[in-house]
Amino acid sequence: MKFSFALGAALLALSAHAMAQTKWDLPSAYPASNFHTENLEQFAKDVDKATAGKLKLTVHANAALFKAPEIKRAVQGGQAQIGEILLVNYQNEWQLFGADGVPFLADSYDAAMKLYKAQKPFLDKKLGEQGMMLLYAVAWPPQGIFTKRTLNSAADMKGLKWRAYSPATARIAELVGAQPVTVQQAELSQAMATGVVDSYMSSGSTGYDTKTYEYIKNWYDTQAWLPKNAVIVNKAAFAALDKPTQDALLKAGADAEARGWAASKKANTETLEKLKANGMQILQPPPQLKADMKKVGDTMLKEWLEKAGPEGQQLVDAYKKM
Ligand code: PCA
Repeated sequence: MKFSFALGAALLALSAHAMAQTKWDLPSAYPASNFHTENLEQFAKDVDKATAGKLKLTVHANAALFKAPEIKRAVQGGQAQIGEILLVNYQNEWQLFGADGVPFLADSYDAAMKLYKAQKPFLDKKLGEQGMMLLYAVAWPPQGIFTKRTLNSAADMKGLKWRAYSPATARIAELVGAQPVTVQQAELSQAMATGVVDSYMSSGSTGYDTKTYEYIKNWYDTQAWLPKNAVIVNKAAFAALDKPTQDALLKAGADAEARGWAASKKANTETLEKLKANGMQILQPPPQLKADMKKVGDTMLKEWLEKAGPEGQQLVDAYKKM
């Protein structure tokens, strides 16, 4: 009797201890010094503090735990309880994941925030059906063109060895007659060093992270779109947390979202300055290039709406009303 009481108490203490030490892995695909990753680290600290160490998040940066396109499935399957994904990576699975990758649909931070607000109810629903939840999302800085060439029009992009990070960035290559090669950021420096790619569209932030200035000297500031990283959580893992811990996680997520958008704007300015300091030319797109890229965007919006169907139209309508 006495023994089983002691055993029961020990087991209770053990489970309380286990509760006290819930540990979650948080895979991300970008380097530790990237503003998204720094924001994730701050988020993990905030969660630690607000839960008095009850929930510990370990950030695995730079695609060390899972490659960028694998993170969503890892969270869905519970191999990771929480993860950061690039939404546009998953456009082929469901077109609305790629709404923020359609060129010139939303081409400023204000527009990107509106698009996010219009996209969010759809994301919540889809991820919910997949056993996940959206905790927060943060936009990358505006996307421009890194190239060794001087561009006057889209015709000058013919034959470029074009690094793509999403179905949409590969489609751009097809429309301008470049050769798309899909490479995620973690492998981009190597792809440039070995000459597998000589051009791509992305932010100054990624240009700086990957030391693109060592290989490419021009960046055309097209401000074409602002794709988002989203932090997603496995619903069952969330449900297993007690209510105060759940609340702390949600609160830290909301704080991270606000902090992240501000950090993105700051990173935009700072990384473009750093690229310049390292010899990169930050160029305004000449009028013909601008007009040609706008045309690419128009084609892609049309294609996207055709594939996305009624919910895509609903999203765009909701966005345009904001
Ligand atoms: N950087 C990421 C996605 C968008 C961005 O600015 C990348 O190039 O992989």
